[in-house]
Amino acid sequence: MTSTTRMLVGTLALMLVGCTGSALIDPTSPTGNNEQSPTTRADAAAETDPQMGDSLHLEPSDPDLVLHTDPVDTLPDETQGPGTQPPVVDPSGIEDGAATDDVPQTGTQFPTSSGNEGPPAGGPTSPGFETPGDDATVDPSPPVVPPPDPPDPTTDLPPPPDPPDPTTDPSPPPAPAVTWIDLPDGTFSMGDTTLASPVHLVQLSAFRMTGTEVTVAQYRSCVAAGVCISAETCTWGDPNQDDDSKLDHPIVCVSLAMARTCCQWLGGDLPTEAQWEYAARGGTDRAYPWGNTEPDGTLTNCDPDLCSDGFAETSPVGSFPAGASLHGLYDMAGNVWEWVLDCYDGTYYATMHATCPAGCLDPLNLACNSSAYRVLRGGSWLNDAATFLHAANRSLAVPNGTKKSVGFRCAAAP
Ligand SMILES: [Ca+2]
Ligand SMILES: [Ca+2]
Repeated sequence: MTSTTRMLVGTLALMLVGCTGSALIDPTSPTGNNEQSPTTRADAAAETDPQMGDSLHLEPSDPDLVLHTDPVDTLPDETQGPGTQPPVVDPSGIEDGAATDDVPQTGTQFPTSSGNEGPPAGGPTSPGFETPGDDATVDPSPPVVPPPDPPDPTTDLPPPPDPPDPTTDPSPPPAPAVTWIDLPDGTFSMGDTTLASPVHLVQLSAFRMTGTEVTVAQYRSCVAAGVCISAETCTWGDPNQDDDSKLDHPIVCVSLAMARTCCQWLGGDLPTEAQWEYAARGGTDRAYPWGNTEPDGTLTNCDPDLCSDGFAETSPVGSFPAGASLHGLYDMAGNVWEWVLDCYDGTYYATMHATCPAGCLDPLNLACNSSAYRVLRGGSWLNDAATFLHAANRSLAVPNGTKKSVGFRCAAAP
């Protein structure tokens, strides 16, 4: 080897060392290392994602209403005298209310989502990794396609629950049609000189009202729909409405809130006290829905001492067409007491009389706390005195009281 040849060999060796050394450093990485942690962002997301699907709780539509929280029902019921008598304890027996804490809770628990994952380990290769002079003999690196993300058990939701099986799941009872009766607007004299005084004028806008008390079948449909809660236990008395032979009887054993929930499901709410009395009297001053004759077994279902009606307890709604109101409402006297919206206030009539001599428009008294007495109307199958069935008579009950003689009907806008 000549000296010239040895110089050429040395120069080539130095060039190869320099090129190889520069190609081992990735200029795109500040640390010279392209590895990323794929779990960093996912872990952060898992820490910050809120838990979803907390159990939902049914609540009464009126936030002031309390379901079955009073330990004792102090409802005076049928022993309560007419008018503004103070409440007394029902001597027929008081049972503690059944708690409604077992209301089924709904809602779906979802697994915590961890959010988006970071890119997979091993990012794209560094560009420009070529040996000078090799472009004619060495193929460039093929494009690198990132592999698809593997399944992530923390973000994949479980499959939805199976739909109801119509061959094995019991079908809810069909909802019987609700008959609504239209009531025109008008002014009438509310109250009675001896039972509920003073008599005072009231003006009412047009409204409609269910022609009958809400039935067992209608209420069961509301329960089957997941809206209403069961009316199987009473704070007083055995409802005895749990057999299919009483589907057309009025539902009983319902609190004020339970009644309101059902009425709202049917498209209305409970009537106001003024609406109820206006409908019962047909806008006139008659004492009973049918007129002024005393109650008997052809007109209404009440206690056998007063009515020989053939029913020991409740009767199918609409069983006494001769006792219907002027507008065709059934059982506005007797069968079961009916909840109305108003708070019970013995001075309310006097206040209205003084405030609106020409008649307050659509009065509604909600000035009471959540456990204060509410008004009941119409009397029941337990009553043996005509005054209980008088259309102006006012009785009262604690709102969470559930009794075997108390039901409801609904009202709604026309
Ligand atoms: Ca009877
Ligand atoms: Ca009734």
